[in-house]
Amino acid sequence: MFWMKMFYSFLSVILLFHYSCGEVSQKTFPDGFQFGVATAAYQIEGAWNEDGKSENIWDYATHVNPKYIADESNGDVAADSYHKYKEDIELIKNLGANFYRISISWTRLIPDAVEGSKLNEKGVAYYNNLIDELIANGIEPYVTIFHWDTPQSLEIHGGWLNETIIDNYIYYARQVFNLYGDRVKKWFTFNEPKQICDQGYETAEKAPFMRLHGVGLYQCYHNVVRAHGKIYRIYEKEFKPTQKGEIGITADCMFPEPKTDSISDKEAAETYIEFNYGWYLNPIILGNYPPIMIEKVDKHSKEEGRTTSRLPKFTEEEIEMIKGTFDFLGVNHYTTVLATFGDPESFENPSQKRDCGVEISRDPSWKPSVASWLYEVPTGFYHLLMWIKEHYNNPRVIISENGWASDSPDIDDVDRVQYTTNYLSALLQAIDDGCNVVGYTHWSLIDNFEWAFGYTNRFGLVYVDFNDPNRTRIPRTSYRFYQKVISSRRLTSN
Ligand code: GBH
Repeated sequence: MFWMKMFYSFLSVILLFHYSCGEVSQKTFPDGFQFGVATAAYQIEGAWNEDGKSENIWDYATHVNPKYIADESNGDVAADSYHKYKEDIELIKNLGANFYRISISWTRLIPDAVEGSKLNEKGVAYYNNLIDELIANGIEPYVTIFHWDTPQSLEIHGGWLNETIIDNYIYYARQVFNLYGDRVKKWFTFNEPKQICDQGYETAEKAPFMRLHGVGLYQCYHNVVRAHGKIYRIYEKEFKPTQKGEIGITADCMFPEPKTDSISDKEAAETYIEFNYGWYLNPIILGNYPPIMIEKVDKHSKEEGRTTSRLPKFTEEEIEMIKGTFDFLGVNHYTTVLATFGDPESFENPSQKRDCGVEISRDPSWKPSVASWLYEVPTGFYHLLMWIKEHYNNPRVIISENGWASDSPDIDDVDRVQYTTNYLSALLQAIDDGCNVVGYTHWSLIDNFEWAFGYTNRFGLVYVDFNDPNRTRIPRTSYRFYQKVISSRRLTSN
């Protein structure tokens, strides 16, 4: 066993060295560039009904219908970080990371969830302890206010489809600033808005697992974008002057390369971007929904005989209020697809996919991971960063997630090391070409509950044994690799 491990470690060093003789960037990460790791509450905490926490949509869905999840698992215990957060922090400290991006569980903090309801003192204490422990260890807390775990008590009233959730979200976010804003200086309002709405209410891939045929997701979009804008303005006015923190959003940016270099495929790639992340980045950075999106959804709605568009409209005041509501842009990026316009008849009618009209595929030469959606395409990462620079006036970007999936303990995870090397190399290239990227976050610190994939897909730099009641953690080869990158601030040793 030991010799086998030694042999594989040796082999991976050789492979890495071999690779680094090729295209890996020799550059150093700029001064001030920050390295971190990320997790999210439901994916790691467990303690789903402990110390006063109430049920969220993931607790509810996984208990009512375990078949939603590939291995019929749930996050009841997950990595048990509610009890083991000190161990997690020890791992981050040894890794040498500058920050830890966590999320707060709404139902742990405010079990009744609605505006005006009371705080759960044990929940308040948990995040106080976590944040204090991070700071005591020289690790900066980055906090995501909402990472997909909608209170179930709000979901029964429509969740993100019902605009009354905006005021409830604002109430929750205000408590979070009040409680932790003295120590937390980086806030993310929402993690990956697209997944909340599209996978939650359109494709039924994530809780609450609904299929609302091109209608629900746009209502959800409208509420998420307005909630984001409003809370930014509140923070800006009421908290920033004293707390002096910064607030942004986390965008999930799968990059579409045109399938061929035809004009039509280039247009398809642009359209795909607007329908996948332009719908919130355009209102937040440039103002209003992207014109192509308004045009297409309005047109289809009319053809369907509707009197109003399936895409709600912002008022002029809302457009102004939302525009400019970011201090930095969080970018989650994992992979790339190829884009071309598909046959309209091939899409469900109505649907977001038909509105967008783009068919995606993968290049057979790309290296697949065990996750069906995740291929290693570092050039796509570079192109995405250049696209953001050009279209959104070179905003300050923090890569808020990037990582690779495996499906077994895979302690010697050469593939994750290789993926990360190549993506960081693409990142260095983008910085060299003028992109204002100031930080990188690896997803994830530890293996965790990977939503509908349960525990079948692992993203950790650290392995977690989910069969062991102790949830033993074992650092992988990629952990040592990232440790070296952080301490040397470069990818190569020569
Ligand atoms: C992030 O989502 C999440 O923020 C995080 O919680 C999660 O654990 C991590 O990444 C790893 O997945 O099958 O083509 O429809 C990543 C975004 C978006 C992942 C869409 C998978 C399915 C694409 N993802 N998705 S597809």
